[in-house]
Amino acid sequence: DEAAALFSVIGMTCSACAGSVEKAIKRLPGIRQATVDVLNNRAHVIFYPSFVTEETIREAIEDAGFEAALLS
Ligand code: 9UX
Repeated sequence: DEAAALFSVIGMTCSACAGSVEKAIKRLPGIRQATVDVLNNRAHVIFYPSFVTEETIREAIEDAGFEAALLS
């Protein structure tokens, strides 16, 4: 079954930043959908918990160069 997670993403200053965050998330296994909102510093992710965890997604955002925290 799928799950949803909302992250705050700090450090995105343009839409290309949002694009690289989205790409970094979608590169992971088990991602159904990733939507990045640069204006509100949020990333909304729908994923399959048997393949990927919130923490792995958070780390992928951090590895892309942004500060990420799980909100819900
Ligand atoms: Mo453009 Mo966004 O270099 O940091 S990708 S500002």
